[in-house]
Amino acid sequence: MSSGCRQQAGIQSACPYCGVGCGVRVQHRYQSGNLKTTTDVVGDPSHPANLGDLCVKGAALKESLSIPKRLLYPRVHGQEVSWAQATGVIAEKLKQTVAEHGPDSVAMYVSGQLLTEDYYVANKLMKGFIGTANLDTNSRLCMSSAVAAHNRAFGEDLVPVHYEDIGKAGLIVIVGANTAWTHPVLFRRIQQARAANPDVRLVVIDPRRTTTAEQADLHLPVANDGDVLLFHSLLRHLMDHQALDQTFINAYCQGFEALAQEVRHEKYRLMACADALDLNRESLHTFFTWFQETPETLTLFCQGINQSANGTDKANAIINCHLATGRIGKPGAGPFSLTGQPNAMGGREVGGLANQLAVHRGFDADSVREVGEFWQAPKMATQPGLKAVDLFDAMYDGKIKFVWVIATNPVVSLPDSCKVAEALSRCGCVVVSDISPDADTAAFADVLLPAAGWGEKDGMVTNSERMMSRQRAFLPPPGEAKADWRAICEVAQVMGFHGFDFASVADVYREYAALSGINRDAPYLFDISELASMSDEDYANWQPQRWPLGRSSHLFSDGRFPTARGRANFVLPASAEEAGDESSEHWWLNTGRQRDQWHTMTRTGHIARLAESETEPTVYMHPLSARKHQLEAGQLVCLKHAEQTLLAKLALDEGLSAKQLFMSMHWAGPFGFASRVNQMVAAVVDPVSGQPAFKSAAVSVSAADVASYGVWFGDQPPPFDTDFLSFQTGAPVHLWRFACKAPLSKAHLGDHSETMLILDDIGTGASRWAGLRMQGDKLKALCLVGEQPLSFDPQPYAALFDEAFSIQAFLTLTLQGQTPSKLVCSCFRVSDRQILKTIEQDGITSLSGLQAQLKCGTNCGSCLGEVQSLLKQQEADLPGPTAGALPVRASSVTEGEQV
Ligand SMILES: Nc1nc2c(c(=O)[nH]1)N[C@H]1C(S)=C(S)[C@@H](COP(=O)(O)OP(=O)(O)OC[C@H]3O[C@@H](n4cnc5c(=O)[nH]c(N)nc54)[C@H](O)[C@@H]3O)O[C@H]1N2
Ligand SMILES: Nc1nc2c(c(=O)[nH]1)N[C@H]1C(S)=C(S)[C@@H](COP(=O)(O)OP(=O)(O)OC[C@H]3O[C@@H](n4cnc5c(=O)[nH]c(N)nc54)[C@H](O)[C@@H]3O)O[C@H]1N2
Ligand code: SF4
Ligand SMILES: [Mo]
Repeated sequence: MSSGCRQQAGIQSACPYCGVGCGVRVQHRYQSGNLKTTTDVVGDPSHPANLGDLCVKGAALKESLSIPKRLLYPRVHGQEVSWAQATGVIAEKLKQTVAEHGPDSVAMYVSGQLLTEDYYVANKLMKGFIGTANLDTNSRLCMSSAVAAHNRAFGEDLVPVHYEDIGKAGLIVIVGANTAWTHPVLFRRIQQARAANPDVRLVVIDPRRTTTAEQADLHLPVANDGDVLLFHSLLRHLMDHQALDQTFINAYCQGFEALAQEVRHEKYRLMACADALDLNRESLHTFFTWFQETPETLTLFCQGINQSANGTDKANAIINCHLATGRIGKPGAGPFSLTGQPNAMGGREVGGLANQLAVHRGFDADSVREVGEFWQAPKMATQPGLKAVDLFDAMYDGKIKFVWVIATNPVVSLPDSCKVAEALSRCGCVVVSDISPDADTAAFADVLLPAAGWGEKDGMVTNSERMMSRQRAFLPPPGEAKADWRAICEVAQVMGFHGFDFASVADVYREYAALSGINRDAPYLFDISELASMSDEDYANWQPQRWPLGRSSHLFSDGRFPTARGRANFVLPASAEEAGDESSEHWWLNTGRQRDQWHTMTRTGHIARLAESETEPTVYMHPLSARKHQLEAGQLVCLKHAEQTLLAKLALDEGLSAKQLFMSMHWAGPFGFASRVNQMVAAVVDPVSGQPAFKSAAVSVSAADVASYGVWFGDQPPPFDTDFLSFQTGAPVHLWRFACKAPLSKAHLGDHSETMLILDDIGTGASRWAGLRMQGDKLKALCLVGEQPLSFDPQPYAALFDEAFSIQAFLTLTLQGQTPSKLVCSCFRVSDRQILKTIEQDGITSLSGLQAQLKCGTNCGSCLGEVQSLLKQQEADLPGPTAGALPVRASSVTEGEQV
């Protein structure tokens, strides 16, 4: 502690982003003699999930607290009103709609980013008091296939793996997950385990060669949706090689014979499978052999499995292999569904999916009665409600007339997003609770409620390994922002319902814990009822604990499963889904995440250093495919699906197969404007889980019709119409990239300017010009326009705004021409160019050398994969034998191949 500075003991909380569930410590530092405080958010060394580590998003939590626009007061039809008024309007609308059209005409659509207590009161209100199960959650888009698979196999939604297992595994298989970017702290744990024991192997199964795949011992670039075939083929191999655990199968499982019969089919032979999935036979054999030989095998999976038209079958195909080898319920072994959002697991425990009632119970008569009695509920829902996609379809058809959306942005994140927007505009009353007025869905709200965000509210969350941790408030909510559970309870109370007069969030938690006691004498394992008597103090001081409480052994370690007969089920796929066909005329659009952004960007888009890794809506394509179609990196391309079109910048990625495209899901709102990827994604869902197939859109792609490309630096957006617009937060100025179908005339700039200086024919080629708006001797706005895509590095241009403007400096910049670099290390702002230069010019060829010189990867470590890839790339470019083995992989595109 420095002198003159008092440091408060850190407040423990949990990161609000991914399902790893890292612990953080928040430290307020007060300057003496001055009330000004600074807040630091650091990793909590005592939290079992992360032991002090944070990834790049976690490391930027402090900056996330200052989002530029917050919702501060409730609004009804755009007018600020008091909470009492807003609550009155919602209660009245709900009552009226239910009275006129019945309980199934109303719905809530909530989120895995809600805290357990928020979830609990929303669920109780809808399923016990309004009398409908039309309460679904964005976890439908995220975890529902895994939930359905767990229910089918185990009889309950249970994840039998602990993070410590990573340190005990001999083989780690990551399927359909880009863990290095999406669960980075867990991935670091995997890398540490491999560093500690070089015999530990990592296999990645993903159609893209991701950063995660780059770092694996073996990458299997499986064809789209080829996973069931692959895992059935693995099972066949294990059978053929007597590698099954027959004792386990006989003692603890059922349904094996039917599955065994299925996998005896010819198509599951290794060679047939490799050919069907376009995989290198040797690579596949290596994977099968490693799996066969390694009892301590963990299989981690996420959205490449869940978000598929056969996602539930995929997850069950993985679980089948673990059951058949008895690799479950044991240290270092098991199928491990990674949760996406911070409280995806908590929401599942509460019962936040429309096809669950509460506390892992469904809608059987006993459960409805027991939950109803506990809640003293006047009007229990007796059957499942509508799942997310069906719910918005019903709204589109006029059947849902009231919806309350909380902590999710469905206009961006649901498939067929234009239809979702239309559904919301047709809905009689839309209530939206959010922290940001910029969330796309907020534009559809009749009633907009300001929610308290992370750091401003208290509650519990459960992570991927069932560890329950506390989020704690350390800041007052701004304006009249309020915790979601309070807003929900107030509406319930105004409606005259009893049982919502909770004095505190701890009160809500105690009631929820007590409800789980109905599972005590039932086969269900979710029972935290001993927490029902927890004191306020215990709740305040809660330290992370995994449920079942007090149990250190794994779930299923006794071979008992909570099914009717106590045995685990082998599950045969409902339909023999074939892998996607890349020979069709359509391109296959795969979608997912970038390392440095969170979902629809409302919480991360404003952070300049996070904005630098993907600077505009971008679609990735293999370089040979681009060449074949006469497309070039940097130009705008037009994706088409049905009647919809989307413009995005083309970038090249050798990790993709010939007809595969990739685009991130993030671009939305005031960042991506019209370039929202889900306009391209049809609402195809898994028939069992209802989870959308976000990874398998079919689109066409062509060069966009662009006459002018441009960039506008300033503090306000460009003052003219554009056909493509995207925004990048920058310092000291922001920038908007744009494109216009008709040539942008200089008059467009002149019309709006106080003093707009036009410079013709600048930079490479005579087709570029610039407009500069001055204020005194300072630059106020700068516009660069060209007929071709502009290649520029934003940093030096932004620097021109810092000091008195020098036309000489500007001309030098534009005339020298630039290759834009890519930010690799967000913490220390180290670009690929700097890294390559250090390797080439300073001859530094080791990771530690680069770290010593540039500091890249020495803070959160999220970029270590990228730094290592640059090292490998540079090694491969050098003559002579290459030292580091490149990942084994069947090459997916070769020169001359027809694409
Ligand atoms: N940086 C960042 N991290 C996040 C989030 C974020 O927004 N940003 N969000 C969090 C949330 S909510 C979630 S759900 C998780 C998601 O975490 P992940 O599932 O790891 O991330 P995604 O990028 O959605 O997709 C994973 C991979 O599935 C692959 N895939 C596509 N089709 C197939 C297929 O048919 N088979 C196989 N085997 N793989 C396929 C894709 O190529 C992609 O690399 O991330 C969490 N973490
Ligand atoms: N194409 C494609 N689409 C996808 C996916 C994909 O891989 N590809 N992945 C899907 C998955 S897995 C997920 S999880 C979803 C995520 O999609 P969304 O849930 O729609 O994304 P977020 O941006 O996290 O939305 C959360 C909203 O809640 C607000 N918010 C933040 N904190 C609070 C709070 O405390 N209270 C309230 N009331 N509001 C708050 C935020 O400002 C934001 O508007 O996207 C899905 N959509
Ligand atoms: S891995 Fe990163 S985003 Fe996920 S919980 Fe940890 S710090 Fe947060
Ligand atoms: Mo998710």
